[in-house]
Amino acid sequence: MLKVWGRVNSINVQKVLWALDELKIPYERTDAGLQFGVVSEPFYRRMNPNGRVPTIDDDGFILWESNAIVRYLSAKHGVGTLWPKDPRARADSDRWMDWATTTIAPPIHPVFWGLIRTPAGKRDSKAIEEGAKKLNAAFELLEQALDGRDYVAGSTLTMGDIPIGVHVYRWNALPIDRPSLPRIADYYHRLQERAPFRRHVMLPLS
Ligand SMILES: N[C@@H](CCC(=O)N[C@@H](CS)C(=O)NCC(=O)O)C(=O)O
Repeated sequence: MLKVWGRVNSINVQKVLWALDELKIPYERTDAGLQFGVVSEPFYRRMNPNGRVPTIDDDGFILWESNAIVRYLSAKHGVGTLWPKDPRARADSDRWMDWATTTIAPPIHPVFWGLIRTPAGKRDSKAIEEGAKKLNAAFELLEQALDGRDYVAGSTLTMGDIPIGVHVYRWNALPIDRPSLPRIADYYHRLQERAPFRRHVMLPLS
């Protein structure tokens, strides 16, 4: 059975668990990262010299980097669903995966760590404020991109929605001011209708 290493409150692990659930792939998961340790153990470093979560072992094939894992699982099990058959639709979907990593993840990091994982007296409010501002600006761009489409690459859920969707949840769950963005609000409602999204992504922030 496919094995996953990673704690469930990690946004990058959540992408993989959400994809596995959408694709109905059975798996075994082992807690790893932060308080669970594991990532510095020699056996783990042999699999993943980067020492982060998630990592998967699919019948001896070891893979780390969450977006690469989502692409691999989608290509193997989700042709025509998470993995669009048409190369242009696939590139569109793929683009949003990269965009989430390069444009959403950097500003959300100081906001999430500052507000959720740092005691009130030790927060860097300037970094939180600047992160929130950049984050809101990035979501304004997504709002425009969702004009006329239900999901980031068209009318159905694809792998591109996975890195975007996990960040849409965090952005909505963080105690920050957000602009009113109606297309993203509708998109977020559509994602919430999916049991795999509710199960693996909509967890209390910790
Ligand atoms: N680009 C990597 C980032 C992996 C990463 O930074 N994971 C975080 C959790 S979201 C981590 O391992 N943090 C250290 C830890 O949990 O011990 C990916 O997408 O898989």
